[in-house]
Amino acid sequence: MPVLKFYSWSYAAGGCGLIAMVLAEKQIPFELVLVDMAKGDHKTPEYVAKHPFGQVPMIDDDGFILYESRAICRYLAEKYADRGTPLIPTSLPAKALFEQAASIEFANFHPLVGKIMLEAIYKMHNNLPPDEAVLTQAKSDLAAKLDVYEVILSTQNYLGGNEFTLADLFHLAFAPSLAQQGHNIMADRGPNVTRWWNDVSSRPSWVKLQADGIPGIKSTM
Ligand SMILES: N[C@@H](CCC(=O)N[C@@H](CS)C(=O)NCC(=O)O)C(=O)O
Repeated sequence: MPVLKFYSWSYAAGGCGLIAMVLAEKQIPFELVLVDMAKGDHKTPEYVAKHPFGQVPMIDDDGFILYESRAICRYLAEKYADRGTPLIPTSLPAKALFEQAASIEFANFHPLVGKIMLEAIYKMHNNLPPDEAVLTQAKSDLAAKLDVYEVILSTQNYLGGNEFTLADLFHLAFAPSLAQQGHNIMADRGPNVTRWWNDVSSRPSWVKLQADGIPGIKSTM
């Protein structure tokens, strides 16, 4: 069986960072295919034929093509359920609570983090001034959501229950990159958010990924 191909940019962040972490947590062998965005590798007709949005990440699992980082993480977690760290619960109620937590991340956390990334990072990289009013509002809206996290996390270890799941892992896409750029969105949101975030962001797989970059590539972020 051919080894899984993982199409990634060079940064150990975003959806590519999530997949690299799942591959590490599950100890899945893979071949990295570097997508050089600066050269436009992601917009070639060959690439777009596989990923019609022309983005990373993407996987090719023996001819089965899949894109969208969270879908890929779920696929790998379920395909390799019996190895490495369990990342999706199997019993129906626990899985439903995992899905609830994953929806919380995608509906409440990720869109606001996306706004903060746009204003605080992407505009800076493109020599554009951030819209300070939008940035301040997004940070304040996110703080209000994290105050609800504080309530949830006061009675359970993780967002989906007492075990670490993909729902926790998904928060790593951009929050650490923002902290590196001086926007520590997870700070000062209460003791339980702090405990949870310290736990999630100090997992050995994530610490190693940040230190070494995507395996086979030297990270630049
Ligand atoms: N929802 C997608 C987002 C993918 C995405 O936006 N990827 C960025 C890099 S993090 C990209 O490829 N940008 C290039 C482009 O959109 O042209 C996922 O989670 O996989």
